[in-house]
Amino acid sequence: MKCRTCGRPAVINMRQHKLALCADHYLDWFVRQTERTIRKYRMFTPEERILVAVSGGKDSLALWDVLLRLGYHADGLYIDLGIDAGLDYSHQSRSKAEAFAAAHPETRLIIVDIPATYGESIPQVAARTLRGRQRPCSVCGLVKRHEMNRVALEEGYDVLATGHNLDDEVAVLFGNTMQWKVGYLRRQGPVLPADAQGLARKVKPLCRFYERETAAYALLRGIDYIYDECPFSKGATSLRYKALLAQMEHRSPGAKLHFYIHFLKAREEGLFCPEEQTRPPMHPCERCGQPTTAPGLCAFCRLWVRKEEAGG
Ligand code: Q46
Ligand code: ZN
Ligand code: ZN
Repeated sequence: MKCRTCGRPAVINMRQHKLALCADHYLDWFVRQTERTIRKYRMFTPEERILVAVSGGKDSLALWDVLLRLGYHADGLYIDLGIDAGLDYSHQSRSKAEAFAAAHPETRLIIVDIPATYGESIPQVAARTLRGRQRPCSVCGLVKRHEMNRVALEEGYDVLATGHNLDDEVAVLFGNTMQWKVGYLRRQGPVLPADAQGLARKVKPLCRFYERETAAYALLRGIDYIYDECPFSKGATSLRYKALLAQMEHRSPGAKLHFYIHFLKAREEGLFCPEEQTRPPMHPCERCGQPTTAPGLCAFCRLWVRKEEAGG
């Protein structure tokens, strides 16, 4: 297989694009495609300040790297969840994010240490609030969303960028479609606009890349990232969906990309009625000020109030 641009041996063949490229031309292609996605969905401008949520994995570090190469003002945010579960996961992933930041002195890495700040790790909060009924992911997602939004607003960033790739987006889309979760479907997309009531704009500049494409970018750029997934991701429904979607992709290259893009198009054409007509009114949380539908405290603050009431 030869590079379509220069004829040298290709390192990657993207069947869905009928495109094989050598390392140099693949890296160029990846950067150009990211810029196209940023422009197409009007994610941000060169003047805006971007906060990249970095987990230490390939996608978020690849995103941070590509935004810096494109000349954007992009800083990183790492949230230390205190997840170790015998695998030292948080410690290792944090050290990958720190090493990347140390090699890019023009940027800044903000670290929020959940156990140090709130007195409990994610597995501990989950054990106390869910009483072992479920995996800690619902609590983890809630804490991450709250903290990302808090830091973006407090530190004056215009936009929060996450490294979700196409495989992630399609698995979520598939799950939401299977259960017709209209509220989630309405909000799923490359851009979630800022909310006047205190939610930062969220963007996903890698949403059109397959997972193997972001992995190839990270490898070819020599980015040192954590290979292991969070130990709590094992057995997640989204992984089953990913396996199913991989079978479809194998038979029809491009199936995932088409599913996602046609969904976005249908949504744009009015598949769902506008959110303003259906979303319940939001109020600022009495404690942290972030918008919430419940009167009083938001779900994040309720997590800790229960701990304080119990004298923790
Ligand atoms: S980090 Fe958190 Fe994920 Fe781990 S505990 Fe679940 S949600 S699996 S992206
Ligand atoms: Zn080439
Ligand atoms: Zn709150």
